[in-house]
Amino acid sequence: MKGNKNIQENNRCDMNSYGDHKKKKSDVQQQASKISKSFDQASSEAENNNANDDDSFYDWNKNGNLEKTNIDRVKSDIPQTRMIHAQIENEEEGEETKTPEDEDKQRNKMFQQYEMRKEEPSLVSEYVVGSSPKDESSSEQSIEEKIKEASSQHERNIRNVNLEVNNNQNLNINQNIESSKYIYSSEIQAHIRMKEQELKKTISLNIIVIGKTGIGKSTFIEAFLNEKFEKLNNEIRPTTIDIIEKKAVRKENGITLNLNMIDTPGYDADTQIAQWQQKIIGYITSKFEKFKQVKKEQDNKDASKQQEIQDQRVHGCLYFLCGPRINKVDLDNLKKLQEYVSIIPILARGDSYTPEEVKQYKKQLRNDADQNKIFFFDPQEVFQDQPEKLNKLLKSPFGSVPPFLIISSIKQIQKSENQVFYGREYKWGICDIKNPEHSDFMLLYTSLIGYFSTKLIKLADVYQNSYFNQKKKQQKIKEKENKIEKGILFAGLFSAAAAYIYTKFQKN
Ligand SMILES: Nc1nc2c(ncn2[C@@H]2O[C@H](COP(=O)(O)OP(=O)(O)OP(=O)(O)O)[C@@H](O)[C@H]2O)c(=O)[nH]1
Ligand SMILES: [Mg+2]
Repeated sequence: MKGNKNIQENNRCDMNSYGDHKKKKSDVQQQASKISKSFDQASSEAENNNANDDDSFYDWNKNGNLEKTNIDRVKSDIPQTRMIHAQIENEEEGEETKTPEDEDKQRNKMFQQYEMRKEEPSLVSEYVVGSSPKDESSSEQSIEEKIKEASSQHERNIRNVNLEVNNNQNLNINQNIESSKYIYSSEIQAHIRMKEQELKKTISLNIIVIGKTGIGKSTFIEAFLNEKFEKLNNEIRPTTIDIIEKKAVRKENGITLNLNMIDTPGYDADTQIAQWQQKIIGYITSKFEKFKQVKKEQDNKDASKQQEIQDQRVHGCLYFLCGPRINKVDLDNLKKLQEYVSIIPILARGDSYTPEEVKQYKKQLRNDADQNKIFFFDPQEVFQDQPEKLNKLLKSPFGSVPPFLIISSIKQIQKSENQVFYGREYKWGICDIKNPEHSDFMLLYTSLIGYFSTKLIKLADVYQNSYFNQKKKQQKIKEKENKIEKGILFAGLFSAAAAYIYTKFQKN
């Protein structure tokens, strides 16, 4: 009971800060247009304002179930309970009220357990490559054996794949960045290599991030791109008022991935949704137009003079949703967007929910989409011939993905001199947003840049073709309408002239 109360209080806090954020957005927009004040100033002015969250939820029938695979893991299978939820669960089991000292002790204990777990490289890589810690085939293996097996597999992959990587020096800005512990398991590296060979070019992956205001899009992008957990000055973020591209290059062992995350302004109750949709869709289609034009120019050149085209089309959309259901505006947005881009749903602000709520909401979001004929990107397409791989690689302790459960933060938490991460602190614990036991953040990362990337890029061709076919059809319809209009005009003129001649003739 007390646990639930804590969560509700947390949610209330959350909604207040979300309300503040919405208010800040309108204040900032007004002030920006009137007196061009800086965003920081404007946000601080708006800091004490409150506004209500006025989401309306969509009405639906409670039948049908989209979940095709059941890869939920029972709680007992999880080697260490998630720290972020540990306190809540204890409290739900009726533990005594704790003093601040007790809470500190518990927090430190949880931190120690977590740190110990982080030190075990094989366990981290198990999560990244998706094999269960209780996987039957590997349960007998020692940690050393697992590492040995992973590195020999890695070497085999490297030997098998002969890469031609285009080392574009201009893009090579992050060359010296040490990659995070969670990033680039051997399997993912090999996967990207194979993708590069398949595509015969450096991978460009452009992902647009969409959702209502204050849901955490910009924070997510910063955390997603910043592998070094750098201290950022803008922990209190201004609202986003335009579409902004944020780029990073992932480069490891000669592999180049140009990652472009596209931040967008969120919508709120005051937004003209039609205009907002037009802006987002206009951005996506302008990239199709540009790509087509550049490709045409290249095709007209001699083969020897042709250059590789940098693909700037939007390959995927991370659509940020919150539980428990998809609201009307999001449903409408999703219906329109799915005509232009592959959509991967995100259950955002994951720290607002209990583990049970997370699983339930994920299911509900999928059902709502299904009922409303919204088709999310389906990972089964990636692993068509190997369904067992899908279950193995996309395993989350928080129920099937997508939707991916995401907690975002750019608050740097310094545990020791060498240990730093982006996280959120609560009175019951600390959350490391990239810890696979706290959210699906890293599972999303590895899925996006690894498993899903080629499929997303290929699907962009399908969406592009469909866009141009649709455009052609509309042009034809317009031409027909023009012809009919001209015909009517001509017929009108003709009958007017005939009537005139007839009356003249009658008079004479
Ligand atoms: N509790 C919690 N707060 C979050 C989370 N993600 C972001 N926030 C906070 O929510 C506030 C708004 O975050 P932003 O990233 O600016 O939200 P946004 O979606 O970009 O908002 P707009 O730019 O207005 O569309 C900030 O104070 C963040 O620190 C999260 O996962 N959990
Ligand atoms: Mg933003």
